[in-house]
Amino acid sequence: MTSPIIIAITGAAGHIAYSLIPRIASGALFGPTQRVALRLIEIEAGMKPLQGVVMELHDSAFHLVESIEITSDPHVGFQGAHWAFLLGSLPRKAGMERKDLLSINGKIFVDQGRAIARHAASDIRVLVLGNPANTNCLIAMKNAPDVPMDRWYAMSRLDEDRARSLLAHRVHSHSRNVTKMAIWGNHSSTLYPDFEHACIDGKPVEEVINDRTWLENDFMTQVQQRGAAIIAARGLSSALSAANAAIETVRSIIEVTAENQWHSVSLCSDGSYGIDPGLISSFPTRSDGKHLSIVPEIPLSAFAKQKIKTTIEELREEKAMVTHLLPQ
Ligand code: NAX
Repeated sequence: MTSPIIIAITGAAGHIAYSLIPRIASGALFGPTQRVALRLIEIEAGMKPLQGVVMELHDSAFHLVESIEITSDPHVGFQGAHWAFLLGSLPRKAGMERKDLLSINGKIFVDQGRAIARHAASDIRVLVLGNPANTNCLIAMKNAPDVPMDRWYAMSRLDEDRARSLLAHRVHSHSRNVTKMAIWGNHSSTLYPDFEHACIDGKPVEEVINDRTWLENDFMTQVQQRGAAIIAARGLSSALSAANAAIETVRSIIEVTAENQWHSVSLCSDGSYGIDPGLISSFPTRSDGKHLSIVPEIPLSAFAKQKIKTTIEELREEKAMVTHLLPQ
């Protein structure tokens, strides 16, 4: 057995963490033999429920869990961490727009970015879920200038998986048969689910679903609004599916991407496709198991370019609202 991977999770007493932690502990992320050391980070108000989570983790006697530490101090929590999952923030409630969250949540990510830069392992990689995830990731990244920009990710895989599932349902196929379903831009209601390059059973979506009107309207709207639909039904935002998407995001980064496949990850733009360098935007990506790259030279239609322009404009607006949190 190799030495344990140290995993820091903020918002560890929250709903997503409750689904995420047992899956990490049981090997769904790093495999059935890789030991993990868990650093669970909460605010003071979350420490009591977090103690309950820890009791349950002990009661589960996970054989891969080497140690569990809890703390409300990010400087302790990120110590030596190889992976950080940043979940901790105020979740979006019914009627609340992502932009309302910016001012509340942005400051959390300044402190966490600084703590990661000071204390994490030299190979730290960070996945941000806490909304607005792309801009929070940008804030944390900018406050950790010593951590290379290619180590910062925000989650858009849940949007990809929602889109794959919707397409599969429409033609009575299975989501595992839906490939190359890219999400572009922001994890928000402006995201662009690129059905023009996705395939079902290896055939272009538009060949299988001969209904462009549905794809441009109902399909896109359902993907964009799925988070709100879950909140309306559950009274809480997505947790089980978000935890699953977090696992799948990391696996898509550390494992070699299958032939004829790509996955959606929000990462720091290098200017590809005209998207402002430095913005954290979702792109179709592929991994060689070590490096994650933006899939190059995808021909984009005028329709796609327009949709991407809209979502990138939102990312620019969000960035403009938090410039005071972004050291130059
Ligand atoms: P919960 O409210 O259940 O849990 C959040 C936890 O974070 C709470 O226990 C809170 O005490 C803790 N927290 C707050 N500030 C903290 C800080 N500074 N340090 C450490 N912990 C802190 O929310 P949950 O349902 O778990 O969602 C977590 C975040 O994920 C939310 O921002 C939510 O909007 C976001 N989501 C992101 C998704 C994505 O695809 N990127 C999808 C699901 C989800 O909506």
